Amino acid sequence: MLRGEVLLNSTRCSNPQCRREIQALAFLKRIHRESTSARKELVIRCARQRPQRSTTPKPGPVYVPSNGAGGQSDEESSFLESSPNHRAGYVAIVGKPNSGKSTLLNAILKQKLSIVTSKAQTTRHRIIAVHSEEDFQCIFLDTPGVLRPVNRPEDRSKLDERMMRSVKLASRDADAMLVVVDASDRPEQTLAFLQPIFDSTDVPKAVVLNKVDLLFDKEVEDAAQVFRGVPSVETVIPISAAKQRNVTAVEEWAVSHLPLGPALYPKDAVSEHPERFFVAEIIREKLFLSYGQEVPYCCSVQVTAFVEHQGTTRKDNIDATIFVEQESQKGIVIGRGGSALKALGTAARAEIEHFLGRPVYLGLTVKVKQKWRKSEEALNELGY
Ligand SMILES: Nc1nc2c(ncn2[C@@H]2O[C@H](COP(=O)(O)OP(=O)(O)OP(=O)(O)O)[C@@H](O)[C@H]2O)c(=O)[nH]1
Ligand SMILES: [Mg+2]
Repeated sequence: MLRGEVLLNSTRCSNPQCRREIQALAFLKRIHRESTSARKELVIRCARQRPQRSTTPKPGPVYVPSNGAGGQSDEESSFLESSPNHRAGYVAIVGKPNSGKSTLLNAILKQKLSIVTSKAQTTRHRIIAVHSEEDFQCIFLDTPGVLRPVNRPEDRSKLDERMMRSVKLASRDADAMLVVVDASDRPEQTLAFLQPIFDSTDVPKAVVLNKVDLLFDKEVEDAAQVFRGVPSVETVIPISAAKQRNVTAVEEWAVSHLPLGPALYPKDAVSEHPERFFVAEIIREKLFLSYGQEVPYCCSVQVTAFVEHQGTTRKDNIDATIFVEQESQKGIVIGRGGSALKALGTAARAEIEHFLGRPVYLGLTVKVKQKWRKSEEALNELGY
């Protein structure tokens, strides 16, 4: 057996050759105690091969190496061993929708884990991404964009409420916080909007002034000055996540704020979410990219079957259902003669294969789940 799955609600890796125990179990459980979706499938994939320190982008999303050739033995494999100077902890990435939080996460990881689109409110879950080097383990929590407060609670869907709750949880559990700001927005307005976050906790905060590639230096400096004036902001780091500019400075700031301690996850884990979570996210990203303004927001994706055929020449079988809220939306997603759904499937399959590093069959079905965004029960079922 070349790969192992570590379930958080047990204390041992299910790989029979792997006798490593999970430390800090209680802490990890606390992080997830209010996350229904995470509770359902708390899986850490651990592989034997430790990723090499690299300054160049990895060729594809190396989530779980598919074979252990050249890897270390389980005994050598890094999990909980660490030097007294080892740092480990949680860093929340928060900010307004569309500010570039997920792009920043992917830039730090040097692989695409979190989906990115030009539409606001792309991220709906708290995405847990584990970034490890020999001397640290930084667990980033990418979050949904912070929404404007509403006067009447009925103006906000249950989905919005859950998204905002995941921002709150991430902020509460973090050792440090990266507040990502779109530098091309008016800084005073952004500051007013984000003030509750700056005031919310005494967790150390850095403002990451993103998208500086769109501005002149003088404009960047003026914006930075506004955020330097906030008492709870420790530093302002101008970057371009999309162009990989100054991203290392963000990583260094985050790592310097982690507490001393052993790794909380296997060193070669990339995320705690199972592969099927990322498969659903990739399909959702393609929905955002393929359809007009409203449709993607009415869609939720659930992977209903995931059959692996490892060690054979057969492709993996993945079935997923796209839930919409009304019959008319179903027609739009499917398109004339199924053409729109076919194009969506082709785009999603290509990226899923890139992500998993193996070929797959992808079957897509579209179903109506009336007003799922407003129903607690439907949101539970859909993993929010
Ligand atoms: N020009 C430029 N665009 C960027 C940069 N970083 C991100 N973007 C773009 O900004 C858009 C939003 O990026 P995301 O990473 O999805 O933003 P987000 O904050 O995660 O958005 P939500 O998940 O909706 O809250 C995408 O079109 C990105 O390509 C940057 O440094 N420069
Ligand atoms: Mg995002």
